[in-house]
Amino acid sequence: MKGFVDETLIEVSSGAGGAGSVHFRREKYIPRGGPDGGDGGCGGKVCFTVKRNLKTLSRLKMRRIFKAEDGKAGRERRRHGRDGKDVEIEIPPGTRLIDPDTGRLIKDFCDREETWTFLKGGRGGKGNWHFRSATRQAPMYAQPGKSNQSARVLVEMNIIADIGLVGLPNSGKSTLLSLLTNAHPKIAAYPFTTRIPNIGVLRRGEQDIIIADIPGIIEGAATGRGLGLGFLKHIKRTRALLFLIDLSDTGWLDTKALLEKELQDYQGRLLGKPRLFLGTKLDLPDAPANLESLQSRLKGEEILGISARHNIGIPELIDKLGRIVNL
Ligand SMILES: Nc1nc2c(ncn2[C@@H]2O[C@H](COP(=O)(O)OP(=O)(O)OP(=O)(O)O)[C@@H](O)[C@H]2O)c(=O)[nH]1
Ligand SMILES: [Mg+2]
Repeated sequence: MKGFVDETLIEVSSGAGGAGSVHFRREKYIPRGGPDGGDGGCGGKVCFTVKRNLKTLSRLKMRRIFKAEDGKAGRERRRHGRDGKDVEIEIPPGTRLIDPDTGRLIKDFCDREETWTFLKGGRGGKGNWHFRSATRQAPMYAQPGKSNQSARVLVEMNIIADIGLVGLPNSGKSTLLSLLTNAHPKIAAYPFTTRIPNIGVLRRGEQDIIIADIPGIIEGAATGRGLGLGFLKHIKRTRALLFLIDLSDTGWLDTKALLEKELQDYQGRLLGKPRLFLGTKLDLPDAPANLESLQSRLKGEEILGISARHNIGIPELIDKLGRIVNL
């Protein structure tokens, strides 16, 4: 399994070259001027540029057809036609381009920022000025521009979440994801509502923060209880984890130890990631008092109280997430 895969099919075409011009000089006292038709401009090319701040293909999906501009035709007095504008398609690191008809890999980009030309623009045609000779002083011929190229491309990438949400069933993970991001996970007042991981994108100005919501973890999950822990692989490569503790739940005090134990049993390295504790459902009775005791018990841990239902603590949380991702 590849994790979360984002893919989209796009159509791209470069620009055709502009035609060379057939033109003769016209001046007041020269009745039949020589040829002076200029060359056509080059068609624009299609290139892909890796941008490290992009995390998904969502921006590509808004526009599926990318066409570079054609070169303009040449003009009188040997003037060149203007070159067509290139199309530059911005993609996240780790993107692959695939031929949708054959499945062949066209290009595999790594993390380095680079620009790669996929389709060249058509060359502009030469104007009739080039074709004059002693025997042919008035060529009625100019080259046409070269035609353009087009292709369909499957663009594909594995999404790597920046932040993983970890918590017991019913702790409010999916509610938080749907508040922070564009995702619409299923939310309900029973455990294991989330059966497969969900992913959402939090747009924070120019920055995209990817958040992964996974099924709830219970005691013994590392040994296969509940939904097991197989889904934890989706948060292996995240930069940070948010531990959600339901402050209205009677077992809130033991939650931290339970979550840590299960993560430890799955892969100790998960506990070495930067993390932030969230006391959730702060709007419910007793929750504010429970938050205070949690804060005094877990000295040295950062604990933020939130209510996804009443938007309490959410702006601070978004700020913190931005900082964590920029570390
Ligand atoms: N009062 C209150 N209820 C909340 C809040 N956030 C979530 N809930 C409720 O808590 C219940 C569980 O929420 P979910 O978001 O589905 O919890 P989850 O952690 O994704 O649960 P699983 O997918 O089962 O692991 C739902 O009934 C939510 O409406 C909150 O801030 N305040
Ligand atoms: Mg859920």
